[in-house]
Amino acid sequence: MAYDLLIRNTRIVSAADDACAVSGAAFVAVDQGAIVALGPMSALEPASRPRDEVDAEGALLTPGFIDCHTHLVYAGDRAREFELRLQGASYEEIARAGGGIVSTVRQTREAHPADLQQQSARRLASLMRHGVTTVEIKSGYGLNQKAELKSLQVARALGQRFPVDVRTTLLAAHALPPEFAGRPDDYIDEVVQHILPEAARLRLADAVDAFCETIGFTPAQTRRVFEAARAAGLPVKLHAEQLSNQGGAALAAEFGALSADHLEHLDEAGTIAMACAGTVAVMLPGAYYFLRDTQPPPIALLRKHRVPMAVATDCNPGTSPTTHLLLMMNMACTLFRMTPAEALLGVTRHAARALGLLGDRGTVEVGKRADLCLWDVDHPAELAYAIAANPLRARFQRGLQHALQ
Ligand code: DI6
Ligand code: FE
Repeated sequence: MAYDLLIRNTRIVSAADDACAVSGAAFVAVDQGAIVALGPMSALEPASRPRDEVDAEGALLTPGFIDCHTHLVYAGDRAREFELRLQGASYEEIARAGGGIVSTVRQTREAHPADLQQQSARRLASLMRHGVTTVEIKSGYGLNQKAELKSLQVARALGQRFPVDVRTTLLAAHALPPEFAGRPDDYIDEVVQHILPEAARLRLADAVDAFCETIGFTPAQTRRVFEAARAAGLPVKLHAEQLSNQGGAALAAEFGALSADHLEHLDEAGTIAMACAGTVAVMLPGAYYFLRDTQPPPIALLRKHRVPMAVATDCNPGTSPTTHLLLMMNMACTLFRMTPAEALLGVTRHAARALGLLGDRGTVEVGKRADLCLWDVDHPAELAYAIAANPLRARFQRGLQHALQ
């Protein structure tokens, strides 16, 4: 049989089983960007003729990592705000005083698209160096039609320029822009009547998200955004129960959301609603850590009701300035008490589901995309165990290996 690529002498963690079992010495065959065969080395046909061949020398093979929640397109940074918070100011206080998200909005609006792309490209390259082959990127630092569309265009352009799959999410309902101060319902009118339909018409968004929170938008306002998304044929996700319980998870479930994210203040009713709707719980330990939050998400409840848990960076300048998805796996274990196997499923199979992409990625199985990572570790638990290490040996996107700059 002739095909494009043979990876030999690897040990496969397919992520198709909950235990993240490791195979014995195995091969994976790839053709036209997809996995066409895999099995033990002893079953490799001597007559097979790959156009390219990689000897993994026993390295561990996992699905390419999927970062299913980022805000990585933004301009500037918020190091000054970090200092203020260390002096005692809370995230909510800073947001109410006109800092926080809105200060990034000012800089993102002003940035030339090429500059915005350049600043964001550095973060994307870093994610890729940590094994990411699919990344979700949200808008939400534009907060007017022009700047929201600019952000989504930059995200799409990054996906064209780099060997990584970019999925975009419109998060126009992230914060209230200053020009709408005191008029949140008017801003939601603008989102549902203009920004969202235009993003959908230009096919710039693959999903729609909102920030349902006391410093964000109410459940009633979020519902209007979701109704507009449904009318435009776009799936929804939600920043829910991060700082308080607003009933956002149940609302998201009512709309069949792909995911509800953060969830530190999730209760059992919300958990059951998510379980019934098949909504993924996205854990964002970077934001929990950086805000020095003290209430972890209810992992035991999520387990009890069998809600799939994903893990993501939440890469953003205010609450999670990181591109280290492996470190997020470590924090999901140390801070949230997830198991290393759950953390690995969280950046592979369950992250794929959180983006509606489980059909073609997220596990190492015949028929799936050949988005793959080779790691210099003995056991998959090491990926979550080491603090901010990076044992990535090779990364393949659609069967093509790219240098790890
Ligand atoms: N929750 C978060 O943690 C980020 N957005 C959100 O809705 C924070 C965004 C920021 O502070 O810039
Ligand atoms: Fe977020």
